[in-house]
Amino acid sequence: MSEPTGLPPVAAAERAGALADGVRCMWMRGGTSKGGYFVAEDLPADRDGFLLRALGSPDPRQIDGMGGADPLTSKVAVVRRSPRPDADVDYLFLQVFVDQPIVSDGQNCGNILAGVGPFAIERGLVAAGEGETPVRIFMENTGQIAIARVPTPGGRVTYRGEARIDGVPGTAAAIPITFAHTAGSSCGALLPTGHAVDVIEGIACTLIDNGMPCVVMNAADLDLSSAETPEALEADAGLRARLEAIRLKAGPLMNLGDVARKSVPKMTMVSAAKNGGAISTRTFIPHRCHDAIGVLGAVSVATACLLPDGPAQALARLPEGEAKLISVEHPTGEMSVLVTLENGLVRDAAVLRTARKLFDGWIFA
Ligand code: NQM
Repeated sequence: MSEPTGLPPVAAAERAGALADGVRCMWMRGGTSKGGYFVAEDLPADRDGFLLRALGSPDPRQIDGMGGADPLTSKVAVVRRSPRPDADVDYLFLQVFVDQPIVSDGQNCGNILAGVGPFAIERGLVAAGEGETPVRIFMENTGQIAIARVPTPGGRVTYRGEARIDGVPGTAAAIPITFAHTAGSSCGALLPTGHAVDVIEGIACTLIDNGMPCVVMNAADLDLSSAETPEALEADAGLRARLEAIRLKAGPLMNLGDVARKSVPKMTMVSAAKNGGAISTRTFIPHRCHDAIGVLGAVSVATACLLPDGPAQALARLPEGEAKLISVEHPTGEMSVLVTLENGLVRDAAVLRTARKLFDGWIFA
């Protein structure tokens, strides 16, 4: 187990006794998600069995564990010092399914990513600089690097600040995150079928992966306005069945194989922006409807707006210039993605996130 940081020292006898079966863990909000953060070496050999018990899965209420009975609060980050010269830490994201005994590394998570920099500094994996500490994070799920700028006034992580992100009440310290080379992260190519539009089950879809595999559809083609609440969309069994039929066909076309037991691709329905943004979205991830939108999901949808063709491109209202701030509207507000183009292609994307340490201690499972 690693030494606790930022906590009063724990007496050796206490650690040897009551805490002997516990595993060091920090619970954090990362962006609009929440989950457990572990140093890789602290996890037991039966990692997945341990995590299922720790989060209380499978159970729709996760009553016997720490999970929040929602995919967005049933998440885990595993962090280690990176052996790579171009990264400070490696981050493996694990989705612990709520109602199935599945722990999946089949997707990345840009929200939980927001807590990785602060966690790495708090655990002593990265030395804090004065003022701000850039943390280079190798995202193991997709093999790409993100750079998170963590505020560290006086050489200590602070979570307090004035940044506001939609979907989270109040304000917190800003953690800007930049992604590069995310095209084809899981599918091998930005457009794995080679087309901006494929028709599946009679619906025109853009199958795209700029950090997160997504199927982008015009909401109107599914008889929706995209003003519906996530609850109303989830209650529509006919819609869910239609989306799942499209998703199961899209998976193999996107080089993801059989996606029946996978959390990708995400299913995003788009319509014209309603609040001055670039585009409006409703996203199934893939069976629950997101209250907002995933970070890398938003990067992929913003990129779909820039294609020469497709449902997003047809509806998007975009700013001029090579550096475009694309506001992706979602049920609880918007997520701004700063996309920088080079020769018409996306060179990098940046988002603003916040994170907060909720507790630091030992978890028992
Ligand atoms: O797309 C939810 C989230 C996510 C993933 C999901 C994410 C991302 O909002 O980068 O952050 O799409 O499963 O946490």
